Order: sequence, then structure tokens, then C-alpha cells
Amino acid sequence: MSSDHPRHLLDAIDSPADLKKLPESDLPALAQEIREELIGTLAETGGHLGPNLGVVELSIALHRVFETPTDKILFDVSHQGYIHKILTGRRKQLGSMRQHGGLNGFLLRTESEHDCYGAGHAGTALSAALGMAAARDMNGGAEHVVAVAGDAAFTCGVSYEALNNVSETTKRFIVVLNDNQWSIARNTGAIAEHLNRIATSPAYAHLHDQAAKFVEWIGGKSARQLAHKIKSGVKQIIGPSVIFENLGLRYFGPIDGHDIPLLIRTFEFLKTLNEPVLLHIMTKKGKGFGPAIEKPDKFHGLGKYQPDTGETQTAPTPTYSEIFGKTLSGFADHNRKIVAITAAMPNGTGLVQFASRHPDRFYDVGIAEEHAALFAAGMATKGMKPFLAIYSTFMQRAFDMIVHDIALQNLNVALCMDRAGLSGDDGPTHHGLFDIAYLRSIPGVIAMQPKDEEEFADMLWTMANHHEGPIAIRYPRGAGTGAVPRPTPKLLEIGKAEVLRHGTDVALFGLGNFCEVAMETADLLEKRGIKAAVINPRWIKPLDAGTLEFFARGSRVLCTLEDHAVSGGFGAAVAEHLSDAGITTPLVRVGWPDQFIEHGSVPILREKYGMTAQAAAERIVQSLKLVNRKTKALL
Ligand SMILES: Cc1ncc(C[n+]2csc(CCOP(=O)(O)OP(=O)(O)O)c2C)c(N)n1
Repeated sequence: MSSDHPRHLLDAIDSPADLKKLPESDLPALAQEIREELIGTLAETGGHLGPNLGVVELSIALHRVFETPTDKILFDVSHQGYIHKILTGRRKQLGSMRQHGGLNGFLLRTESEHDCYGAGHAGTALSAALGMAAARDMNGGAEHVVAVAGDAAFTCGVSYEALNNVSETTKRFIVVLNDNQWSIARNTGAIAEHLNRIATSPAYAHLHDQAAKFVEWIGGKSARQLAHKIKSGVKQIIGPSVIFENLGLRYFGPIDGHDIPLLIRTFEFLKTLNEPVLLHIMTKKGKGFGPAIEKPDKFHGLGKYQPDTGETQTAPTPTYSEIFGKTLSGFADHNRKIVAITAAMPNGTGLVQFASRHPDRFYDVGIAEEHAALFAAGMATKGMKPFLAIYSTFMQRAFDMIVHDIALQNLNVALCMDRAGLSGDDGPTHHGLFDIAYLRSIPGVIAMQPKDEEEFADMLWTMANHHEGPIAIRYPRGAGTGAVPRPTPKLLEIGKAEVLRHGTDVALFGLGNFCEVAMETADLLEKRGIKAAVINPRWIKPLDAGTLEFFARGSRVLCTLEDHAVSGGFGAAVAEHLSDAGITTPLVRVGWPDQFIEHGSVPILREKYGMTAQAAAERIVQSLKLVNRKTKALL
């Protein structure tokens, strides 16, 4: 059911002002309509269903009480911002979500004046909101600043860095801790445990009943009393406020995050305070959709599904992530030193099998990439072989740890960058287009990318048997060519490329998943009478200097192709090498241009940005023409 479906209450809402016109008694029914709309539309577009179903009431209450765009509401990660989009005039575009030219799956400052801050990575909301509050105070502004963050955002170190500065920065600041006990998988760590004790406490259940009755009774006249009751009630539970109160925020809650009148009264009260506050609300991820409640991890973010049953189609070919998990788990059967570390992505990185087979050597450290890298470094000093599996885009967080801790101390950490390359519909916050640039400048780091799944397993085996310092691998989202890994993987020679096809006019170096594109390009060139060699470089660092120079000296034009930003990428490494070696063979570099690439399907974006075999062949032909002209001019 899409947004074309008539919905009595929702049809009347095109802005937060419209929401404010509805009688409060209609709001629960509005929440129901929004849930139906989300479940129906996302069944066709895919997206972050579970997190959004959990914040329907919260989003309504926030927009009922606060005035965006004047007031600022920041959503951490912002994957739960769909209702905010619906309520701020974007309902009709909901069906275009995550498609090229349609709504982004996260919040973007360029998409709406109501999106005061964009995000996609976790843990950014509190610090950014605090910056806004400080600037407001400096300017003498009156607006409210509200940061909404999930319980897993509180596994991010940076959230505490923000809290550490709140009391000395501002007096007016509202943090909403949306506690559903789930990250993508179940939330982990001592903080999660602490929050869980509150949620499961019988005193909380009692308090919740009391609060609901209280709201009915006061009819909204004495919100201050209510808030005090909530506050003193919670103290009876376990004194959970201690952590936050000692950091200088007054703690309120926990309250039921699905109780709209209670949320409204509470926000109205919090608005009046002249001190930083943290409101702890309890919500259910996936509320209103049985399959999402049953499997919160699967329904955190997913592709198309059946709106009645939640059924999804499983891909016929295993993904790189699945092969990673299965292969590493197999290696760990025979090598007690192998340890797997993930930062809150056990499913995404394919490590679920490893976790159940080797629970004593599996660590989910929460959304804490910096800590994960340091933790791996520490393990490596004791002779362990940690495999750090993190998406390329999130590994950016750990850059300093890779430089200062892992590489500088030459520690045996295997850096596994999943989702390297274009991530497609998630958009610019999630594309893994910078990892070659940030890794290849670090002394001592070895980096590689496989052309297919068979070579992937060989590379993982090579990593497991490398004991001389950091070694990194990047691999794309989804499946590759479908090449099945051999039963016994092969040890690869570090720094040795693979020549797949010979040709004397042009040499194509197709890195990783772009090896296939290079092959296609060679076919297209062949049809035009141009003979092209195709090389699978395998190694980003060290480059196979011998093979590169051999083809550079023997060809009229060189071409590099990669699923990475063209600046600082593999092609840039080749250009630097050629320049240093005094080789002047023209080089065509195919890579993503020096700009942030929007969201959309991979084929559409490849076409748009000239990342296809046709576009590469055309550029090569033009370059050859130029060479021919120059050659003739010289004769
Ligand atoms: C730095 C970083 N690492 C990992 C992720 C992947 N990720 C997206 S949402 C999410 C879980 C968020 O959980 P929580 O903050 O509790 O919000 P909820 O989805 O439960 O509403 C994770 C791990 C990310 N977005 N950013």
C-alpha cells in the first residue's frame, strides 16, 4: 500500500503546522495510519522499517511540541527519520525512497529545511546538537535543540565525548535516549546491560502504569508534577540517573515511548527547563508489524518484502560477506590464534556463523570502530591474529588507530573492509569510496582486492598466513561473479599481479570487481580492432611494479578501472609510479569523480558517472587518437 492509498488523517497533513491542528485524541489513530503507510510503502522500496516503526509516536510528539525548522531536531544515524519526512511535507515522495532522484534513506540538509543535520554514521547527533546549542546561546537565540539517539548510539565513544562537555557548554539542551535494546543485532556491552536492567525492572512497569494514570488525571495541567513523579519514581528503580546526572544532565524517565499524551506532556515540561536534560524512553523496534518484532535484526534495514507476511527473497549466490564469515570460521577451526572482531555488524559482515562456532574468539564491541581497532592491536601484541571486519565507510573512523597503533607498531591485524566501493541505494554516507586513499599512504600496510569470490578466499588465506604486519582487503557489497572458492585455498604471492589477457595496443588494469568491467572493455575494443591486455592487479600496495612497467612500456595507452574515488585511488597510485619511473604512456583513470556520489542503484550511477565498459572504451579510443595524432606530428 503506497502513499496514494487514502488515509483519513494523514491525508490532511503536509507540514508540522497541519499536525498541530489535529485534536490530540486523533493522534493514536494517526500513528496507526503512519504505520500502515510505512509497512506498505517500504515493502516496495526497502529501507529501515524496524527503527521507524519504533519511533512513530516519538516523531509525532516531537513535531507536535517543537517548531521545526526553527527548533532543531537531530536524529542520530537518521535512519529512523522517515516519519519526520512524512510529517514535514515529503509523504508523497515516500515511494521514491532510496531510488535515484528520490528521497534519501537518511536525512540530508539539502533535502528539506526541516533536516537541520544530515547523518548516516552513528554517534554524531549529540556533539553536533551541542554545537548548535552553543551557537544559539552565542547568538542569543531562543530555539530548542533536541538530539534523538538510540541506545546503540550510546556504545559510541563520541556520544560520551559530547556528554562530557554539555554542562559547561549550555543550559538548554534536550537529549532523547530511544531505548529499544537493539542495535542492528541485540545491543551489547555494559551500558546496554545497565539500560536493560531498567527496562526489565518490575518498578519500571509499575511506574509506567502510574505515569499513564497520572496523565489521564491531570489532563495535561501539571506537567511539572508529572515530570517530578517520573524522576523520583525512577530513582526507586536503580538510580540509573547517576551516570547521566554526574555528567551534568538531569535525567528523566524511563517513560513509555509509545504513549503520545505522556510524551507530549513530558516534552512540554522539558522545554521549560533551564538545564540540560536527558529523557529516557522505552520503545519497541518494529512495533505494529509481527515479523519485525520477531526478527528485529532482519527488519532493521532490508530490501523488498511481502507486506502481509514479511517474507523476503533470498539471493541465489552467496555474498562476499557470507563467504568471508564461512571461510574465516573454517580457518579458525584449525588456527586457535584467529579472532574475529566486529563493531555492531555481526550479520552485515557475515560473522554470525563464526560467532556460534567460535564464541570465545568472537567480539562484537558495539558501534565503536576506534575501540575495535585498538582492541585488535592489543590482541596482536599477544600473538593473536585478529580479523577486524568493518564496512569501508565506518573504518574511516579508525584511521588514526590504523596509522598510530597498528601500522606504526607493525602489528599483525587483518583489516577487512566490507562494502568497499559504491553502496548504491544507501547513498553518500555509506559508499566505501575512500579506503584505498586512506590506506595506501600508510607505511607498511599491504592492501588487496579480489576479482572474484574464489580469489577472495585465497586472499583471506594469504592474510591468515601473513605474520609481518598489517594487511588489508577490500571487497564489495553483495555477490561477485559467483566463482566458487576452491576447497583448499591457495597462498598468493604478495605484490604479484595476474595477467588475464594479452594485447599490444592498450593495457587495462581492472581492480577487484572492476576486473569484469575491464574484460568487457577489452571485448568492446577488440570489436574496433584494438588489442587490449587485461591485468588483475590484485595488490593495491605493493604495486606489481614489474608487470606495470612491462605493460606501460609495451602499450600505447594504459587504463585503470576501480570502484573507488579517482583521487587517491589505485589509478592515482599507478600514475605516481609511472611518473617516478619516468614513463610517459598516457593513462586513462576510470573511477568515481571527485565529488560525493548520491544514492541510487549501482547500474544507474555507473552509467551516469561513466563507470561502464562502453564509457571506458570510448575514453581509451579518444586517448589512442590523441597518441596517433602526436605520433604523426612527430614523424
Ligand atoms: C559508525 C557507524 N557504525 C555502524 C553503523 C551501522 N548501524 C546503522 S544503525 C545501527 C544501529 C543503531 O541502533 P540504535 O542507535 O540503537 O538505533 P535503532 O536502530 O535501534 O533505532 C548500526 C550499528 C553506523 N551507521 N555507523
